[in-house]
Amino acid sequence: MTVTSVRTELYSQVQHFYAHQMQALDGGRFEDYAATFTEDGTFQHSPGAEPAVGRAGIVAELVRFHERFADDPVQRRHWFNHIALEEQADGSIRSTVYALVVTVRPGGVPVIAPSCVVHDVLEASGDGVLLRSRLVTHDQLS
Ligand code: SDN
Repeated sequence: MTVTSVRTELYSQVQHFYAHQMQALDGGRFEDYAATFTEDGTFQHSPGAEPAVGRAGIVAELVRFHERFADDPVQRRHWFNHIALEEQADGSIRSTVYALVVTVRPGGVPVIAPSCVVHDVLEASGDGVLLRSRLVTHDQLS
């Protein structure tokens, strides 16, 4: 297997982007998370659901999803690893990432689920990185 290398600067730019983006999500800052997508970006976090479209649509979907935790002092953290980047002919970047969701409640032990693969299409420029689309697949459903 031949792996085409990407510039170290691009790779670290994407890692930095993911760190801020996912800390926004886990901190409940859904507007900040949605602002990491392009204006017309799409987001599907679970198979079967309609993709959320646009930043307002992404915020609405995250608010809806998190209603289940309204009376639950849970902390969720999304851990990314094995970030594989491929530059596309149109200048976008395909990014395939492993993601584990770690859930913990006060005094409890961390539970790791679901185990996911994140399929992203990114736009990177000197100004920064934006996400055009994100599709998350769940390993237990494959
Ligand atoms: O933004 C993500 C997510 C995500 O938002 C998820 C949500 O619930 C809201 C980036 C990478 C991975 C994910 C994974 C999930 C899991 C999903 C469903 C669940 O936790 O049961």
